[in-house]
Amino acid sequence: MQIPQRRQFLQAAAAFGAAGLAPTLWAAGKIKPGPRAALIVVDVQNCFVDGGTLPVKGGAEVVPLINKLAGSFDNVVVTQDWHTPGHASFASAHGGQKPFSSIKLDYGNQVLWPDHCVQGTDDAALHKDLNLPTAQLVIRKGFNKGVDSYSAFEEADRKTVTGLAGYLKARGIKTVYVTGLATDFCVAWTALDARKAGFEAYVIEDATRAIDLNGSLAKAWKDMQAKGVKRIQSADIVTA
Ligand code: VGL
Ligand code: ZN
Repeated sequence: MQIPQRRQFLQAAAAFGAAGLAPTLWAAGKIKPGPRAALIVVDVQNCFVDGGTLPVKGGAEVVPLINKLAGSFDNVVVTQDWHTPGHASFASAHGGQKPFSSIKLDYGNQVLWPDHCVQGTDDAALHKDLNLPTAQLVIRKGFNKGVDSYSAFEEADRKTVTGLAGYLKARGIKTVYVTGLATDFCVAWTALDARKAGFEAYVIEDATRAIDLNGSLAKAWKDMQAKGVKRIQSADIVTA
């Protein structure tokens, strides 16, 4: 462990450097998110757990971890996938197309999903055991019928913004820690767009679960690494 530890230290030193606003890195190797950090809890909804319309394997397992993590954050933001009936991301909206296939829409490639997370349904509700009394904002996305939005920042047309970047910036947030479902879609797109918008971004891996469609999980981690998204575990965060 000598060399990995040293390497970790050097990476940490490079990552945090002289940036006074970065989270404090304790000697024990733990991160204390400060007042300028936000936990983003992505799409922990009935649709994405067993019994839902687009279940992610092990999806409900993130709930206790996220509940605990939230205690370490001054700022907690929750997202909900929130589609219209007949949404463009639904295979059922495209005639004979099958769920989990892809088509080209005018804004680019779109994976087609089973009908899921329809506005106002119990399927679209937050998981009943998610306990986030301090959450400050619930941001809904994917509500424009013709455009999907994996990212909590920007829709799939890459033009329409959700307002989240403005909200976080207006409140002095510099760093986001992304958790939830699914690692390779809404979590990854949110973390990547956080970087694009100028935030430091971490994904807390064990507080996410993936869909992993045709290698999408490995690709997501590769893309995130390339853009400076940091991959950590919930044990790396100091408990409140
Ligand atoms: C998601 C597929 C379709 C997600 C949302 O939350 O990752 N994935 N809609
Ligand atoms: Zn969706």
